Amino acid sequence: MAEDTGGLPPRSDFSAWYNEVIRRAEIMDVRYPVKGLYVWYPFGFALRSQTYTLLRGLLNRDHEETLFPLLIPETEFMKEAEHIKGFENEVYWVTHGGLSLLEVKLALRPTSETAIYPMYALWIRSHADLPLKLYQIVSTFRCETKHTRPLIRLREITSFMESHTVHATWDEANEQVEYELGLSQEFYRDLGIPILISKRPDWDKFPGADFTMAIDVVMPDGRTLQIGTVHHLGDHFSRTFGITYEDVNGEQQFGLQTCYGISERCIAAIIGVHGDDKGLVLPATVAPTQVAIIPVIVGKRGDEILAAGEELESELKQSGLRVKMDTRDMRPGAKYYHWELHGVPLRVELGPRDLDSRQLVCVNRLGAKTIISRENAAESVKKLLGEVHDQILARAESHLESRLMTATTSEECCRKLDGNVMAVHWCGCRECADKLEELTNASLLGTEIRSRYVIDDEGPCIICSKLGRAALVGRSY
Ligand code: P5A
Ligand code: ZN
Repeated sequence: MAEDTGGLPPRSDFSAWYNEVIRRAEIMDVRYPVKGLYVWYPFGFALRSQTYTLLRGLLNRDHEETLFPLLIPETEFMKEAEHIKGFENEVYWVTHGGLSLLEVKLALRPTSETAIYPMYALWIRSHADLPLKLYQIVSTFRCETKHTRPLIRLREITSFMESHTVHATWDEANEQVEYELGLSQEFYRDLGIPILISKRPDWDKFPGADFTMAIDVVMPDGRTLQIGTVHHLGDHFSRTFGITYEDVNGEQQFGLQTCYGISERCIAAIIGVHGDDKGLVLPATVAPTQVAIIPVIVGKRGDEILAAGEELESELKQSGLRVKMDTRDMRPGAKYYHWELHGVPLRVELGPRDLDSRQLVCVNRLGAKTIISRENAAESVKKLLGEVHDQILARAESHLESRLMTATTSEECCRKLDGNVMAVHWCGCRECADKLEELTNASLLGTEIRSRYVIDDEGPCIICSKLGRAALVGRSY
C-alpha cells in the first residue's frame, strides 16, 4: 500500500531505493547547488557522529588525532611525480586572494600526504621519534569525473579519516598495514558489515604507493564499493620530502610510511547492506536512537502511560542506552512507520495492559516480537539489541555468500557476473587482466584475498591457463 511504504521504492531497485531512503530517512539533502556536494540533515549527522566515535575509539588505541591545513602550496603538491599524475585531474586550485593573483597557487587537499609530510620531515630526527602514527578526520576535495552520488562518490568528502604513519623499517610499516586492516575488520564487524580484503593490482594502487590493500563491500545490486584502503608507501614520499632519522648507529635513514583512509562510504555501506523495503536498518552500535518507546494510549489512562514511559525512558538512559519516547500526537501505526524508516533497532510499545502486567512488548527492526518483564528492563533490552545485531550481521554474511561465485572460463564469468562478484584464477599478467576486463566489462578487484572466499588458492589462469592465483572480479561503484 502506498501509505505503508510512503512511496519508498523496493530495495531490489537499489539505485532508486537508495536515493529515496537517503531523503526520506533524513540522511542527506541532495539539493545543494554544487555538483557532488551534499548537506547532512541532523539525523544523518547524528549517525555520522556515532559511526566516527566508534572509529576514533579504535584508532585512539595506537594513533593520535591531529589537524593539518586544508590548503597545500603547489610547490609541495608537485614534488612527488606519481602522486601528481594520480590526482592532477581532480584537484581544485585556489588562485586568488580577493582580487589579486596568488604567487603560489594553493590546492584544496584531495588527500593530505603533501600537507603532512613536509612537517613530518621537520618533526622526525631520530629513531626515538618513531613510530609516528597520526590521523585526522577532515573534508577533502576531489573533482570526480565519474557520476557523483551522496555518500558514495563526492566532490567534497566531508568525513575523510586519513591516517599517516612513519616507521624505521619496511617490515614494521608492513605490520602497520596488517594492524590497520585488522582495525578495519573490527570496525566493520561492529557495524555488522562483512568485507572483502584484497590487494589491488599494481595499475590500480594509490599513486606513490608500494602496494594498496583494499576493503570492499558488496552492495545489494552486486556491485562492490571500496570502503577503505591501506597503502604501504615504502620510502617514495620520505625520499621526496626528506623524512629521515638517525638510526642507532648514527646513520641517516629514510622513514618507511603507510597511509590509510576511510570516508563516509562506510555510512553508505551501513545503509545499503542492512536496509530493507521499509527503510534503514541501523546497527545498535551506531543508531542515533537505539530504543523508541511508543505509548499506546487507549481509553482514559493516558497520563499514567506517559508517566510510566518517562520512568522507563530515564531508567534505560541511565544504563547508557540512547532512548526516545515518541509523545507526538499521532497514531501509533504512523510512529512505528517513522521509526522503522529511520532504522531504530528496537521499539517498545507501552499500553494499559502492559502497565497492569508489568511487562513490555518489544519489536525489533527485523519484526521479531519479544515480551520482557518490566523488572530489569535495561538488561533485557541490551540483550535484545545484541541479538538483533547478530541477526543483521548473519543476514549480511549470507547475502555476501550468495553473491560470491566462481568461474573457470571467461564465458562462465560473463554469464554469472550480473549482480555477483566472481572468484577466478589469474596468472598475474597485465594482458590477461585487460582481456578479462574487456570480455566481462568488469574490473579485476584484487588478489591475495584475505576474507572468506570460495576458490582454491591456485589454479589455471582463466585466460591463458598458465598457473594462476585466486582473484576477485566485479563491477564496482
Ligand atoms: C589514504 C588516506 C588515500 O587517499 N591517503 C590518505 C590515502 N586513499 S584513497 O584510496 O584515495 O581514499 C581513501 C578512501 O576514501 C574513499 N573515497 C571516497 N569516498 C567518497 N567520495 C569520493 N570521491 C572518494 N574517493 C575516495 C574510498 O573508500 C577510499 O578507499
Ligand atoms: Zn593468464
